[in-house]
Amino acid sequence: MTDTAALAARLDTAAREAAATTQLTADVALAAPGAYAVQRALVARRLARGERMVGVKMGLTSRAKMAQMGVDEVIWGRLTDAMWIPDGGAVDTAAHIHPRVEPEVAFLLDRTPVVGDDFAACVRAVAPALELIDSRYADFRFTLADVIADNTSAAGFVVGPWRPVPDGLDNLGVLLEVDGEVVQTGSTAAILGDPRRAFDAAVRLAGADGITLAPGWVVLAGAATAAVPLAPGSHVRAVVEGLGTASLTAR
Ligand code: OOG
Ligand code: MG
Repeated sequence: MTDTAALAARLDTAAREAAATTQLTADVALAAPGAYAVQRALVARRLARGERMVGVKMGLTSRAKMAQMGVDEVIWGRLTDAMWIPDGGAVDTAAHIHPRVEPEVAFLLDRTPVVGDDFAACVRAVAPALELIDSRYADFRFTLADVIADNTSAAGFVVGPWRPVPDGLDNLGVLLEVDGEVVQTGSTAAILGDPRRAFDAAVRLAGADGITLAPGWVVLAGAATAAVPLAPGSHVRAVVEGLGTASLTAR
């Protein structure tokens, strides 16, 4: 087994057994390009088990997230159909290591974008979203290369009702509620100043890695606030001004 394959297998096992592993960078020298190769091999294992690619997610697009995680570059990861949670659906916390949730904005692609393409021409609809993240590393701590290899902590996502793209997306209020109480507040302005920039970054970064974004795929723009731990029994809702809500219940 190559290093890349072995590291991917280690992260895959950690996710499937819901048992944390130590940071890969504690054992091997890894920079971003090598880490994306591990991510590709990790997700290839999921695809080999029958999962399908349904989109990409952007990460660390907000200062709140960069500060929370101590990492300061925009990253991206792969979304598969197995990560999809219906709006209002249930999440089994025991199937995860230390799950957290964060409020996001999702885009629905109308066609395959190329670098420089206009957002409005490529995006058919937007929706409020929740991302379920679960670092496969102990204590939810990692370096940039570690989190890239770990498919940027992707574990699941909820997309609320799709709606046509509104005129302004750059300053919508965002709330994260747990059991009806507001636990985080932010604005879509926190997402690279305008979440449409997350779309540009997705096209550029995923494209550079040989990913062709397809019509019908989802792009998660990145969290607008810090993430909060997901406790069993809790009901979580993301509210994005003018877009609506997305929710899940933890078991
Ligand atoms: C990395 C994933 C970051 C976001 O929206 O910023 C992310 C992590 O925080 O574990 O998904
Ligand atoms: Mg996220």
